[in-house]
Amino acid sequence: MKLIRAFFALCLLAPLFATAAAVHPDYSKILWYRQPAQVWTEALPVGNGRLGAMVFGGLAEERLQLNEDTLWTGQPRDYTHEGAAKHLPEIRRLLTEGKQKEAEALAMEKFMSKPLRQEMYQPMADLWIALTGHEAATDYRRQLDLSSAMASVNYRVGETRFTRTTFSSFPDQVLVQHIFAEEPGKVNGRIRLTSPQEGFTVKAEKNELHLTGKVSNGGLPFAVSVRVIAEGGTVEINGESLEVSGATAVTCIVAGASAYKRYDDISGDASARVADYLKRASALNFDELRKRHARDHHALFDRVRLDLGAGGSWRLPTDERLAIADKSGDPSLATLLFNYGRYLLIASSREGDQAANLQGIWNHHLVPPWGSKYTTNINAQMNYWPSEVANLTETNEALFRLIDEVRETGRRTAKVHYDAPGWVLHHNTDGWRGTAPINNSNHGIWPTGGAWFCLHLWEHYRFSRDKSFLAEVAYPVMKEASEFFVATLVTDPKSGKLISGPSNSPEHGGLVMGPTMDHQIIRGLFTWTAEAARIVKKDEAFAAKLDAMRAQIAPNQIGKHGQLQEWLEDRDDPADVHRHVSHLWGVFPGEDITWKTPELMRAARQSLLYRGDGGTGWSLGWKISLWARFLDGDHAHKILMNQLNFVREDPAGSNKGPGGTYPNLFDAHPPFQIDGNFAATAGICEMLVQSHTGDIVLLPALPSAWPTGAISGLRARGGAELKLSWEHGKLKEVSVSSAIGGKFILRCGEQTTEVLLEPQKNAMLGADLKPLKI
Ligand code: FUC
Repeated sequence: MKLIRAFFALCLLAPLFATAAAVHPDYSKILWYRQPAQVWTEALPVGNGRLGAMVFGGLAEERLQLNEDTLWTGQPRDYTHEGAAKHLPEIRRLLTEGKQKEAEALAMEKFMSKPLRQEMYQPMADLWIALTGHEAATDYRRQLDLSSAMASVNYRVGETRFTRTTFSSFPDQVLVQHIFAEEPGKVNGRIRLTSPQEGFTVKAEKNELHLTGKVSNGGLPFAVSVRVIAEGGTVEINGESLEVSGATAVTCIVAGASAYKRYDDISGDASARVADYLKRASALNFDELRKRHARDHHALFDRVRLDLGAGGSWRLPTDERLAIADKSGDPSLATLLFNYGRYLLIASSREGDQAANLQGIWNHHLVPPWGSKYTTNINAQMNYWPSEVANLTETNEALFRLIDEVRETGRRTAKVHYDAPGWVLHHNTDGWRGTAPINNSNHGIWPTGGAWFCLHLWEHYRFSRDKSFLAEVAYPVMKEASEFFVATLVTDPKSGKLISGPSNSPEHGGLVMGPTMDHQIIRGLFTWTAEAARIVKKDEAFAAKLDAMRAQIAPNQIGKHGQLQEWLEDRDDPADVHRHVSHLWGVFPGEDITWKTPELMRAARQSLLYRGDGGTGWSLGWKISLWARFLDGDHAHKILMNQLNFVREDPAGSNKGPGGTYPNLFDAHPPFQIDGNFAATAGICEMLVQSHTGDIVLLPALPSAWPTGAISGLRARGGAELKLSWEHGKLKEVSVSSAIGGKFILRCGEQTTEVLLEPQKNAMLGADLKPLKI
């Protein structure tokens, strides 16, 4: 046993002693630092989708800041505003007459959610571990290994080397911290649990601490327990904490849960759930827990491998790499960011849990920025951009359940606010699945959040070709979303076209009729729904109606500055660098505009040039994919480098400044918001492979900064999986495989080829896309 553990400790230490002759650590999969985290955005995240921790790696005291993804302020509730629909015609009339302020004032009074604001995602607890004498440590290193999903610290105190390893296990639903001393009996210290929620209580029992509490605002009950297992020493109760003496190794198993069962049911027994998790996990020893966790994580994480080459400052700690002004010579930092996005998606979104919110699952604020909710006019969708292409389709389960739930609550909002059938989601939702327009009428009334969510269902079908998913899960949701717009689109008196409204171009320009983004999304929704109806052989007449209405929706328009118009009227300001690029939705993630319509594509590109190369974290992340769709790899790379702009958390809480990346590689809006991390991963995929126009395009936007590289495991629509490599900026070889088989058209530059695959088979092709002789 001890031998196994010593070996394990050695594995963890390997990167420390890595020299040319020894193990070569892969710094595109490891974040590491020479010092403990001082602030939250230096701490390292672990998570099993539901239970997360930020690991500070402190010496005087370790802090694990704990989250559980069902902890929200408030209670189940209905957010609709009785009588709202009555005012809709008047709001529309005022807008059509150009009386925007009057329309906004009326909508503010009569049309908004009740209450006006949604609830907030909450922190749960903190686990504190003070190990005696460790403040005098030397030779310190802290790291997060993305491939094994383990955070660790190691250091010496005197002659003894200590290793602390932390992970959050999906198979066993607990968080584990293991403390190991290389000399017997050297682990001594004190373990406590606290919570930022008011009025919690802690009870110590044998070798366990049990914290129970209620979310201060709203009263959702929750519980957290830790069991402390010491090898070779003792654990004793000291008030509300546990004292460990003379141990060689200590394993802390942490379980947490709330009473939340569903958005409309909080009748669960948090303490019973915690006791059950703890009991089951405690039947396993540390090595078993670790192995089960690693096996689970590797099965997802290892599917994709990216190599963009190494160079520059790759040997430096992550924060020092990030601090270098020109990072273009360190391509494995981009690879690290790519891998981190995949890691974070696995850690924040797994089967059965809550979809990743604005901060994934990691939040230490009682009043988090934007409530750490789900903002559905870009941010929540962005979180899932990498899920299909970067081969993590399972992470969608939590999103798809969320979509199903907002469809339930959104039916009522459709009825009460629009007197319409179907369902509607505006620009935010929360733990209670609010769908009515919130905050302010100048940006909260935006009816296309749910329609955009439908793209995720449709994409899942396109990537998997899973017809039963389409028939049973996706189509009914898409059909109902379409029904809402069939009933609510109105005829523009000026152009005679169908337009949406009241709405807004997300958070820009106030309440209007007919913003371009709405029309792109609704045209998309009608297209996918009609196509899906034909595939599942249902509702022929409805599909025909959608086709007919789609042709009547106001088209994309090119304005006087050569730009794609953001609104019905030609009123874009070329000097405007607003973070939202909503009218470019049709380029990415939509497909309303492609190079098949070159004038519109050029106008969209012009709009993006006007918006500039800056922005918040997520805005930058979006621009990477947009430049990739414009087939400009160098511009996409430039934006990616802008996203790697080093941002330090301001301890005073100021959030001013440009977007970028924190020392722990979390996306900086600022403040921290996780969407930019996912957008960066998706953007890199989009630079290397695109498949939205029917064929699979290889290296469509390869930047000159990555002349040589390889990627395997990327997925393309139609059910293909790809492995490709390139050299001197040119494709070297590609292998395409498919679990379901089919006909795939591959394109690279001027070359095109057609590949016919039997299920489970693959084809290898050379640089010219001709089959390779093997
Ligand atoms: C939208 C964006 C903000 C921020 C917030 C969570 O309101 O405009 O920049 O990302 O969502």
